[in-house]
Formats: sequence, structure tokens, C-alpha cells
Amino acid sequence: MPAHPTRRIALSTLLALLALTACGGGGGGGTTGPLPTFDTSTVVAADPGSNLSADWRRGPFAEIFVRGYQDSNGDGIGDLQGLISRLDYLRDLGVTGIWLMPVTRSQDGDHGYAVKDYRDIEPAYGSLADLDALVAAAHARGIGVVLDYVMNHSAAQHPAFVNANSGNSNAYRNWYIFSTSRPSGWSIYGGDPWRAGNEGWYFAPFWDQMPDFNLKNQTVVDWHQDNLRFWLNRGVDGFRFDAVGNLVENGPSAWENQPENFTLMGNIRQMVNGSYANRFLVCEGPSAPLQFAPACGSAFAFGHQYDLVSAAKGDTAAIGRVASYFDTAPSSMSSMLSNHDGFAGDRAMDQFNGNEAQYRLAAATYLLQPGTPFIYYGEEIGMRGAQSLSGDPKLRTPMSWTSSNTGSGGFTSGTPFRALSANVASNNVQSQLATSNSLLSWYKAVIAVRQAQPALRMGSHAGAAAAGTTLSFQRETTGQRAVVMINYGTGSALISAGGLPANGVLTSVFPPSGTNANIDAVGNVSVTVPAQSVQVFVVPI
Ligand SMILES: [Ca+2]
Ligand SMILES: [Ca+2]
Repeated sequence: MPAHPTRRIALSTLLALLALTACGGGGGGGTTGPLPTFDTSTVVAADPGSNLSADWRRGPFAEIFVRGYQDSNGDGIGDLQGLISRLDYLRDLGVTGIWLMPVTRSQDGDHGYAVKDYRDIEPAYGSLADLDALVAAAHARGIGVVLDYVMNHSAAQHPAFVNANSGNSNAYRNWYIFSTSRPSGWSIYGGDPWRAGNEGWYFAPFWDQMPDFNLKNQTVVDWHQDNLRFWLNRGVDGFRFDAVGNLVENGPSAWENQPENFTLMGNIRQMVNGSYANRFLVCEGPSAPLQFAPACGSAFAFGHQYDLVSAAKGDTAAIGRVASYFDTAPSSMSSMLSNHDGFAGDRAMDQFNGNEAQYRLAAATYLLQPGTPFIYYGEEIGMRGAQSLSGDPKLRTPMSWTSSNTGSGGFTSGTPFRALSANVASNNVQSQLATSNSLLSWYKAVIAVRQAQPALRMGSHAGAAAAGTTLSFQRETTGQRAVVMINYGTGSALISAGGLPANGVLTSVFPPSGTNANIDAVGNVSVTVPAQSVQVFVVPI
């Protein structure tokens, strides 16, 4: 059971509050002078079309923290032009999509989840023109661009909330959740979600600077859909929806995964699919991932990532859960090893404490299973968190492009906004590109076999079996069956698979040195798989 999303903002909160103190202002207090305005204009769907392949949504994706990926102008902060300059790297890695953590104008000045303007780009990252350029450059490489969208809450500095919090009679009051008296009996993630505002209390479970929208107000829902169309009309390929378990609250004991949340997401999915071609939507609903997948189209497979790591360490119970996961989970799940949130786990290399053999097995497992795999930026080179940091900032360090000799890991010509990864000297793109059999080359090879074999890219899931510290599973699509055998143990093991074409030949497609295997007269095959290794075969059907 993952810990709670509130941990995502714990340290960011402190940083943002410090920034606010420095600015001499806060969002919870009163305002003087004219109230701010913002864009509430209706946006009509106008699909520019998609030139991406029909199955780009199957990934893999890279999750990118733009602030931490590549700085282009020496201010120490990653930006959209920097990301554009790294698209060839991402194409060579083999990804077909990138998810950008929020790039909209934010109050927090860090993670971006405190959105100040839903229709503009964070100035530190660039402009709308830069976003358009990124989308065009990504599309030219067969890569789709998915933006983070935060529907549950805005920044307290968002003009809508500044208006709403100005007093009881403001026209935007009902865009947020206010109570004239302090409600009692509430506890969300261990805290009281009600905060003191002007002429009442407002609901903000994640942070007092991130007030929840009132998503029972249809005007607010319609405006969010207009915001989504604003980006879709620019050619953006979809969204990752933040905190969908928290959209609507019905009371102190009914504040999570409420029925309205699924309806809201289903309506958005219908709008997007009804008006735009070839888009991708994925939801973050950590406590109900399987339930959100059908409503959203895809949902992150929270929980599965822990089993992937434990399985790679040889935990037989976890191997069993990895084997059976897709027996019930839909193939539309989006899988991962880790992400930007501490509640999902440390950076993978920290979870494996440097054990790269185990790391490779975990990566291969989820890259070969069904689902849409997401690779957290730098995971493919084994980036650790920053030694000097803790919490979420530890996970969100600048990308390690080169060794630390220049002091910036190749991320910036200036001073990086945050400490570098602890292992930038050893695990960086430059050194791994120069080394055969690097972790990066392993990722590329596994992704390449996934993309080359239709059964691995889009096939169904069948015949999954765990035995001791081994796992085998099969994927099938029209005309092809793939067989994946993984030995997590430290000694060689005989792995069996059945239900195959009698007397057929399994053609080895991974590793490059692998040998073919003969299927017996009743459709069974047994292969001796070396310690801590992966073998992949295909057979025509
Ligand atoms: Ca910059
Ligand atoms: Ca909410």
C-alpha cells in the first residue's frame, strides 16, 4: 500500500513558503486594489490532427521534470528549449511519448502542481511558442507530448482563488469550497484540510496554498474542459491527470475515490476521444489504480512497482504477484519502477542499493510485460537521488548528462537549481554511451526488442507462471506468440512454458547471443536460463 500523495508536497511546501515569505505575500490573506482577471473564454475543439503512429500510446514513455532535464540559457533551470535539444537522445532511447510534469505557470516555483495560469507556460521554462516548437520537434521524431493537468486544485495565487477568497459575495466564491464556519470531523492524510480564509474557511487538503476547486460546480468543470482543449488544439497529445482520487468530496468519511471522480474523468475521456484523434490520457489514482484505468483510459499501476523491485531481489511472493498482475489488471495500465513522488519509492538505483544486476531484471520485467511502461528520467542510466537532500527534491535532481567535472553534470553552463545526483560521476549519459553493456545499452536493447516484436508491443497476456525465483509469461498477437523467461535467482534455473505450437521452434530474440529452443510434441518447452538473466523468444502461430 503506497503512502499518501501528501508526502509529495511536504518539502516542496517548505520551499514554496520560503519563497512566499521572500516575496512578502501569501495567498490566504486579504487583497487590496482591483481583483485580478484570467481567461475564462470558451475553447471550441479544433483538432490539428496527429501524425504519430497508431500505437504510440503503448510507449515506452519518459517522465520528464523539465526544470531538471536540460538548461539552455545558463540560469541553472531546465527549460523547454533544453528539452528540445535532448529529443534525439530520447528518440535513440526508444520512447514514443514524454510526460512533462506541470509546465504551466506555477506559484511553487518547483514541482509546478500549484498552477497559477492554466493557459500559459511557466516563464522559467519558456513560452507558448517554445511549447509549440517542442511538440513539433517531438512529433518529427515520432514522440508524443503529454502534459500534466491539475484539476483538483489551483495555486492560492490563481486569480480565481484570489477573487473567491476576497469575500462571501464574490462571483468566484463557488469555484472553490468555502464554509462560513469551521467544519469539524475532517482528517485527510493526517491533517485538517480546512484553512482560514476571508469570511470563512476553505478546503485545501494538500497545502494551504493549493485550494481545491469545487468540481460539483459545472461552470468549473466546463472551464477545465476549455483549458484541456486549449492545449489539445495546439497539438498536445494528451494528459496525465494529477490526484484524481481527490477530485470530489462528499463528507469527512467520503473524501476519496468518490463516484463523481470516475464520472468526471469518463466525461473528459469522452470529450477528448470524441473530438481529437490518437490522444492518450493517464490518471494518477494511487489508492484505486485498477478502478481509474477504465474511466481514464489508463492509470498508473501503483503497487506493482514495489513488487517489480522486490521480485528482482528474489522475493518469491513478489514474483508471484508480478506473474499474476495482468491476469486481472487491464493491459491499459501504465507501469513504472519509480516516479517523482517519494510515496512511490526512492530512485530505483537507491532501492537496489547499487545492485545493477537486480536493477536490469526489474527494468526488463516491466518493459516486456503488458501495459504502457513509463521510465522516470535518468532511470535508464541508474541515477541515484541527491545525497544532501531528502523527500521529493531528492528524486528531482538535474539529469546527469556528463560526469561532475564541470560541476553541473552537463545540465547547465550556470549553477544548477538543485544538488546533483549522488552518482553523477559514475552514472551519466556520456559515460554510458561510451561503454558497451552499460545500463543505458540494456534499456535500449530491451526497448528495441519490445518495439520490434508485435506480440511484446501490443500482445495479450497469457501463461504467466512463477516458480521459485523464476518467472515466465507469454504475449500473443495475430500471427505471433512471445515467450519471456526471467531468472531472478543467483544460480541457473530450468524454466518451462506450455501451450505452445507443438514441435515448433522458439526463435531467440533476446539476448543477442541467445539460442533457439525446440517445443515438444505436446507444446511444452524447457530452457536453462543463466543466473539473473532474461531470455525472450518468439514463435509464429
Ligand atoms: Ca533555463
Ligand atoms: Ca478535491
